[in-house]
Amino acid sequence: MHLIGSLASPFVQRCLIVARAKGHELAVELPPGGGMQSAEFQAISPMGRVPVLAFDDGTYLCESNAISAHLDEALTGPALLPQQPAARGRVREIAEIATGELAAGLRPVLVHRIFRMSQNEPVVAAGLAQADRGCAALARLLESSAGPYAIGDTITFADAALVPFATLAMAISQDDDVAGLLGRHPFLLAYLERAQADAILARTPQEMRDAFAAIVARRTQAAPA
Ligand SMILES: N[C@@H](CCC(=O)N[C@@H](CS)C(=O)NCC(=O)O)C(=O)O
Repeated sequence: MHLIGSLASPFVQRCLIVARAKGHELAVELPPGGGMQSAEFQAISPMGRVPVLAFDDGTYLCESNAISAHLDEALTGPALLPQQPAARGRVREIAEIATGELAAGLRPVLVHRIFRMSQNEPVVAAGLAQADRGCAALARLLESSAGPYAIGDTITFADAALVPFATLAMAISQDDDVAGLLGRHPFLLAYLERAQADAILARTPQEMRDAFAAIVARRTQAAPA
């Protein structure tokens, strides 16, 4: 079993954190056929996105949420959800806001400003507003967390979602609006800083930074002067 994607992808990192927290290391391979546009990759990824979990029997599973849940259920090792229903609910709530609001809101900044695939400032502004609301909600939910983890004493799905997307925000904070977002919601970087105390969570920012820098450098070289 291995993941298809890139170490730069926060969605791939979300799945890696889950596997690693359970004591398993998953290899990450690039999309087959030379990239995400290839017919081979499009045939295995219904949305044409990474991550894809490739099973040894030749079948595939897409979507980081589904992959994370599958890894938690199928692999041996500590559960990524706490025992108590109230804490389980909180973990799911945080993970949902981290992906559905913060990540979704940052996406247009990446597409239109960082990678400059096209220009659409109204979409970017709407994304930033969504990310801002997500951060405000997350700040409230993490108010009482002081240790390395969002909830409790171990890695949960909440950390698996928060660490990669907080790292993404930091990685693209050369954008003034993203820097402003992080400035208005200092809890996010404070949480990321605390998370470094966990050896598994600490790997994500390092791996993402290295892989992301390589992608940006390739795109900058490829861009017309
Ligand atoms: N809902 C998907 C989102 C995955 C996603 O957006 N992946 C990005 C890479 S970080 C991607 O494949 N982008 C290419 C595209 O959207 O065409 C998940 O949770 O797995």
